[in-house]
Amino acid sequence: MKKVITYGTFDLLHHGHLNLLRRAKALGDYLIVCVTTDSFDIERGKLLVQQSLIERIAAVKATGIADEVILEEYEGQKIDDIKKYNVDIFAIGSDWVGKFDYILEFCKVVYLPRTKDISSTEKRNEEGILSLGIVGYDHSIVKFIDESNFISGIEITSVFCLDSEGSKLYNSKLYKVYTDYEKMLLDVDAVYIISAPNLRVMYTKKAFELGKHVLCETPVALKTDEVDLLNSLAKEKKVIFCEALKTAYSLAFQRLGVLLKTGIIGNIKDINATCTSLDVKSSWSDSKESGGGAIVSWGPYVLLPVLKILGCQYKKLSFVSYLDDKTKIDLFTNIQLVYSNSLASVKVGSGVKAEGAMIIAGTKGYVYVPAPWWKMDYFEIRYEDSRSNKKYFYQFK
Ligand code: C2G
Repeated sequence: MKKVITYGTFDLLHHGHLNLLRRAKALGDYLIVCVTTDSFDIERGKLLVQQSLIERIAAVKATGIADEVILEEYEGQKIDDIKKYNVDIFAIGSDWVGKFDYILEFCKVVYLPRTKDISSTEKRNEEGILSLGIVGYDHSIVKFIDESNFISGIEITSVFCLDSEGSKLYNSKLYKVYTDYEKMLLDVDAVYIISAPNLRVMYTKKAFELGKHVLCETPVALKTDEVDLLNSLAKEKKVIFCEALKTAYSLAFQRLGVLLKTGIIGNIKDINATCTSLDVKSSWSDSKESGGGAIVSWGPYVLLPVLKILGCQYKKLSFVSYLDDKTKIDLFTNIQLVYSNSLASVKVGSGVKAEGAMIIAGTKGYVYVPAPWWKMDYFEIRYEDSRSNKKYFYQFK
């Protein structure tokens, strides 16, 4: 009996996948289809798979072509599978030509013709592409633009920018650059606001009024009542309002929160975290009125673990800042929070560099997150008896 094996994600199974499966089956007598797990897809950079693993397996089974369905969970598994299942032929679409020649040492490798004009990406985008506008300019926008290329279903089309350095960059990317915000809003479905902090509320409100979704840099506002206003406006207009506080969405941060709830380090007694940068300055970063300074730049990040883990019911809050002589903005600030059963001491710096680690102290042990903790992909749970220490790794997508 000739055994054939093939691999894939098979998201939103389409006729391209069906052709591949039929052709693979025709190469032998028994077809094993290996479906990639969600975590392996993330590891290999496939971030936008729409269906769950269970749904994808069910779809492959429903074709009736596969004799056996197994899971692909790790890099290098193909060789293990070929040996384990005594496979004669490894088959894969022609988009992979050459990539699997290393398998020739173990079995025959066949690259099957890829079906043209159909892909999971196209199917995912059937509902249309979301057109996104950028509002304002900060040097960090370069990262946002690069990262947006990994996201299918979204296209940056337009920009509202009054900054000459920013306009130069945006023009070089061939975006439509507007100097009239409302006109730009009419051209997009959603905006990403990266303007000076003091202008964010105004831009967000205008976007909501025209029914546009908003992803806004953090902090979204400089006053509490403004945040409440924006939240209720978003609800009323039925639009999405999201704060671009990336750490909050990172897998490691979320897993750490859950682990702490299980009591892995006992009762939490202290959180110590620092965020600093020597960033190239933005045009607004030297002005107090525009929202310059260390607290505005880093406050939301450094307070995130404190408020998430210890809650918002602190008894005392105090700040000690070192101010710039000329601009009077804070270059370095130490924030202390006192809770009924715990403490937090966090520091922020702009134009000052310090060790950016985070330590969470508990009654049984402590958490150590190395710098830069706000981009955490790894943390350690440490105990007095170091043999019990544990290391946790995740990918920062
Ligand atoms: N395919 C095809 N024609 C298409 C689309 C996909 O022939 N129009 C093939 C691919 O070449 C692949 C299989 O269908 O052989 C599954 O495709 P995907 O779900 O996109 O999976 P892929 O990322 O190619 O995974 O390590 C290799 C991977 O496991 C293959």
